[in-house]
Amino acid sequence: MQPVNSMGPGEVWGSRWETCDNALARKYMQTVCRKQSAVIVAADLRTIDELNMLLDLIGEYIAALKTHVDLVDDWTPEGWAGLCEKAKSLDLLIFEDRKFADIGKISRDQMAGVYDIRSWADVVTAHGISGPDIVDGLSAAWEDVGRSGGVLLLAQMSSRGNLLDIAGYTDAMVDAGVANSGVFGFIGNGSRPDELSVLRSKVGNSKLIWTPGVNLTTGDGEMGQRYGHPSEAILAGSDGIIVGSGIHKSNDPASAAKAYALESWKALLERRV
Ligand code: 5BU
Repeated sequence: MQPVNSMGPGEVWGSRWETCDNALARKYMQTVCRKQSAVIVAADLRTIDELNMLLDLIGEYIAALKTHVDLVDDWTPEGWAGLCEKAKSLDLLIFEDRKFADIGKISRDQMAGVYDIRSWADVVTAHGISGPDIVDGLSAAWEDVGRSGGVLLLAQMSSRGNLLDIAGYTDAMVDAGVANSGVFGFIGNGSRPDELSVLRSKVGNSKLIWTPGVNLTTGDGEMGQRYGHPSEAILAGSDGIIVGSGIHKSNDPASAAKAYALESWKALLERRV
């Protein structure tokens, strides 16, 4: 049998690799193969030092860095630029989970502003509630600074009682998103594999699905968060597990990140056949 570390993206991702139309998503799939990890860390820490320390500990075990730039207490442009440099040197896509939701023009402007998200984020999240032009607005913002990026549309959420499954909303979102090359993929609910399988069948193979609500300890989390198991999420159709407290609240973040990476990689290889 071929050693796993010589496996190319076509072998690991199968038809997802063949049909994916988004350059960044293809880059992500290659990174996953190189690092043998489909873990996106949700680095919900309040200082730049803590963020840097976390990346130093776990960078080799993860494929992307997810941020909430507006929860950092001591944010400065220089401090943030240093963190982004570190992420790039660790071969990580940078994903700002901003959940844009306004009309296209304002979303474009919000990509600028104090945080200048368009200049450092490769991927951002957006709700589709305002209509499909939000994707064009966000893509235009990247073009404004000579970059390109990808939008992750929220098709599902992991929190209890969320309203995204009401009245055909998810279906409409998926129909519009699948046809749009600016769409990197969709957010699915990692805590409910059955719902995720349904989402995957609607999405097809041309787009990625990334899933929050994942933890090795399953069940209810704080304030309405819900957790499912990483392997189950991947076997149900997730292409990237978003893990926050499971890693950054661990006493040993490096070992935790390594454990999530192993689960994700094993499940990806199992899913392939
Ligand atoms: P946790 O500590 O693993 O629960 O962190 C989850 C992260 O994923 C956190 O940054 C949330 O903002 C993010 N998230 C989520 O939990 N659920 C969702 O539906 C979406 C994002 Br979209």
